[in-house]
Amino acid sequence: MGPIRICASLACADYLQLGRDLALLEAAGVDYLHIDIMDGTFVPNLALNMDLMHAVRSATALPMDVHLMVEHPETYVTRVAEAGAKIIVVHEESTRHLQRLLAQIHAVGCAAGVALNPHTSLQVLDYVLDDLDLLLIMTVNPGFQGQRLIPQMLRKIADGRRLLDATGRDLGLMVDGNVSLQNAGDMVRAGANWLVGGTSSIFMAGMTIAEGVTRLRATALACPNESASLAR
Ligand code: S6P
Ligand code: MG
Repeated sequence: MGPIRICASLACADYLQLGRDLALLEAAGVDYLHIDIMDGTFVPNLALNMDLMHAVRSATALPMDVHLMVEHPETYVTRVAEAGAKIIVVHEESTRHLQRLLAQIHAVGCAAGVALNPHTSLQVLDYVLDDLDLLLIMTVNPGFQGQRLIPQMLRKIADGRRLLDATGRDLGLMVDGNVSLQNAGDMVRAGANWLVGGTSSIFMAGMTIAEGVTRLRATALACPNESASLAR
């Protein structure tokens, strides 16, 4: 398993104080800004976009991982790359041509990730593992912040980690959704190493961004990966 990466979900920042929050996230040492792009169709909500990414890029050097929750994701890849994405993550459920889409992402110079909704089996990845840099296991149904972890996703994380490790490549496993200070340890023990922090950690009410990032990272680093010993 690779190093722990802390990704701050920018949709959970204070929109009225976005410049301030970006500076605080950078000072707190987050590894990535997680950019949720929603189209109101693939998920019943709207979120960030490429114009915002351009603005963010002018304010910080932090790399951006982009989580596309949209229909027809292939129509966005080039513009998302031009807006500064380092990693583009697409939902398996959003395309009929996943392998082609992953190749398209690589062709624009980005790392490629696949996100799976909670109900989607890991088996859909069997023949695209060579095209993959990152697996995103949604630990809630995508579309909204502030939801509760779906408990059986811990077993899916462990299964996903075994699948990735079997490739012999150093592939990241990202978790997104209620990655709280309470749940993060279990997620890392199961095999996650890219943690998306939102309202239940980095942007938690009553805590500063610096405290949230420090506590999330400390929680993750204190937990050894135990995926090999987790029973199915
Ligand atoms: C929503 C989106 C996520 C959320 C994040 C919120 O589906 O993809 O990135 O912004 O999960 O975090 P939290 O701690 O409120 O669940
Ligand atoms: Mg997300």
